[in-house]
Amino acid sequence: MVLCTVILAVLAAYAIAKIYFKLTTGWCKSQTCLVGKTALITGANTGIGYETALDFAKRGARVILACRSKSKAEEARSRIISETGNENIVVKIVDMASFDSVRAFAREINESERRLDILVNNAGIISYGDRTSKDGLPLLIQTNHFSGFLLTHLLLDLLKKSAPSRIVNVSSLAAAFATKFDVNQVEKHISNGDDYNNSKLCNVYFTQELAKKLKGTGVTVYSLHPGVIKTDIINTMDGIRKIGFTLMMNFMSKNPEEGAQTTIYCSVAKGIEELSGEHFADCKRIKPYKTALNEGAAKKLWEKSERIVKL
Ligand SMILES: NC(=O)c1ccc[n+]([C@@H]2O[C@H](COP(=O)([O-])OP(=O)(O)OC[C@H]3O[C@@H](n4cnc5c(N)ncnc54)[C@H](OP(=O)(O)O)[C@@H]3O)[C@@H](O)[C@H]2O)c1
Ligand SMILES: *[C@@H]1O[C@H](CO)[C@@H](O)[C@H](O)[C@H]1NC(C)=O
Ligand SMILES: *[C@@H]1O[C@H](CO)[C@@H](O)[C@H](O)[C@H]1NC(C)=O
Ligand SMILES: *[C@H]1O[C@H](CO)[C@@H](O)[C@H](O)[C@H]1NC(C)=O
Repeated sequence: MVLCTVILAVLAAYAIAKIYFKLTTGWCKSQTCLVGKTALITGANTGIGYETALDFAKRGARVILACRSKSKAEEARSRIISETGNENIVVKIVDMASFDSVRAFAREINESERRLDILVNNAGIISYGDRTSKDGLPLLIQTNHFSGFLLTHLLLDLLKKSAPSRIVNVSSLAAAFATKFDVNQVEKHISNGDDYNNSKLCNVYFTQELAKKLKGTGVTVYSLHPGVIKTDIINTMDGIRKIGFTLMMNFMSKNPEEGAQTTIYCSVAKGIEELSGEHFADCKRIKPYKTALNEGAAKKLWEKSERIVKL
């Protein structure tokens, strides 16, 4: 009897959570056509990045899948082509855990592409902050922040040349929990939870600062929280956090197509240019997180990032 009640309560909570998330999910209704435009998405072989690439392909764009695994990326490419009929889908290899790789990749794109209209910085991991990259930084902050910072810089000429163009940064609500963020310690590992939250706050700060610097160039930049989405990202977690997150994701999550909507919105919606530098969720601009209100930190992070990636 008690057991029955508990089971029913859990099922009811599950149903209510599902209905709530279905009702609050924002959908990008923009019909913007991307024929003649080029979009580049990092981490496009799976999850939110894949759904974003699929959507751009449906809109007729030339889509560059910037991934670290050739086989996974080729498979994603085949799926996109067979689903959309758009054959203008290109695989390029980049490892966001290596500055050399990012530089080589950017050089190739800058030399071979005539234009770049949309850059989506999407690739990210949620754990592994205790591992060190070959550049000597925690793998997590390098993958989630410094490499995107470097890549964005190296592609700015091409983006400016193609203006009006956009840079979209997939951040997270996790940035709101980065209450211990210290820009002086940003390249140090604290804990996986803190590192992830800090890295996502870096995405927001970078977006704010970049928007200021790009004023008047026709290149606009947005950061966003995609929602909670059940994707492969959970596989980069370990132990008890993974179990907790798996439960949370089953309860609260959007599917990857729903999770990609805000990224797509920021990339294609007309008339949001004056909101450059702002943060979005569910296809709407939202108030900045309390943690993201420190302009001094944004500026300092920028200068520090320039030194670390050796611009
Ligand atoms: N899922 C969520 O609930 C959630 C919530 C808030 C924010 N986000 C953000 O959304 C973004 C996408 O996440 P997702 O949930 O779609 O995760 P996902 O399914 O795990 O996709 C992440 C993508 O990033 C790629 N990647 C990871 N490390 C890389 C590296 N060193 N070099 C190149 N590519 C690399 C992965 O490639 P492989 O397939 O080769 O590993 C994969 O394509 C992330 O920035 C994440 O922080 C997600
Ligand atoms: C990109 O290529 C242009 C010439 O096509 C060159 O002027 C510019 O310096 C290059 N930018 C980078 C960052 O390599
Ligand atoms: C990081 O953010 C998540 C929300 O995404 C929160 O649950 C968690 O407590 C935060 N972790 C730390 C260590 O602050
Ligand atoms: C944007 O986000 C990506 C991935 O989430 C990150 O690697 C990059 O540093 C960020 N870049 C900017 C422009 O904030």
